[in-house]
Amino acid sequence: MLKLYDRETSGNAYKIRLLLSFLDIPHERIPVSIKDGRNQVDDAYLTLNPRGQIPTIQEGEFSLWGSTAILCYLASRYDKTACWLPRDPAQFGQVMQWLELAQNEIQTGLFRARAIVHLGLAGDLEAAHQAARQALGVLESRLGAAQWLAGSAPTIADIACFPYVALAGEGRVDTSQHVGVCRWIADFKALDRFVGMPGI
Ligand SMILES: N[C@@H](CCC(=O)N[C@@H](CS)C(=O)NCC(=O)O)C(=O)O
Repeated sequence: MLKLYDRETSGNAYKIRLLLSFLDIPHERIPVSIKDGRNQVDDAYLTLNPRGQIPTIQEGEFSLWGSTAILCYLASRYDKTACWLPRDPAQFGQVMQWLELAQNEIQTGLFRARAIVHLGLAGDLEAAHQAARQALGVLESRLGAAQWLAGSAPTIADIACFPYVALAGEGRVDTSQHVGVCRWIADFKALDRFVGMPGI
């Protein structure tokens, strides 16, 4: 069975839990504890993921780290309808575009602000807030006029961007001015087989 190295409070691992639920993929969750901002992992884990981070997945001899890579792999392998990762070149490219935002301004902004305020990690809160505002502005430029980030149905682009936007308040980031973003959060939560996490 597919194993997910995971923690309940991790938004990056939550992205994988969301797709596993949407695709109804049987899996086992293996909790990884954290101390002073670092995962408590052994050498065996570092052979699976030399960064020592979560999420990581393992399926028999195969393992993969990084939420973006894992979302792409699971959607390619298990979503026979290709809804979550469209094969059409233009739509595929648009999905990749939003995955890029998820790993850049969302990570350096919304993720980092929450890590500082909510999880007590060190960092520059003002810089994180500035990147978070940029991320929200970019998201609003799309979501003010369209229901989903890429094409006309939800994709892994929405999954990748959703967690840290929905958790923005935990980093003292206000999303209320971004009407399209707030509507999108509500639509995402209303999806069939949606699962929450603490704070969402
Ligand atoms: N770019 C990576 C980021 C992963 C990440 O930041 N993981 C955090 C939890 S959300 C973590 O493992 N932090 C503890 C550590 O780095 O030891 C991804 O998208 O998977």
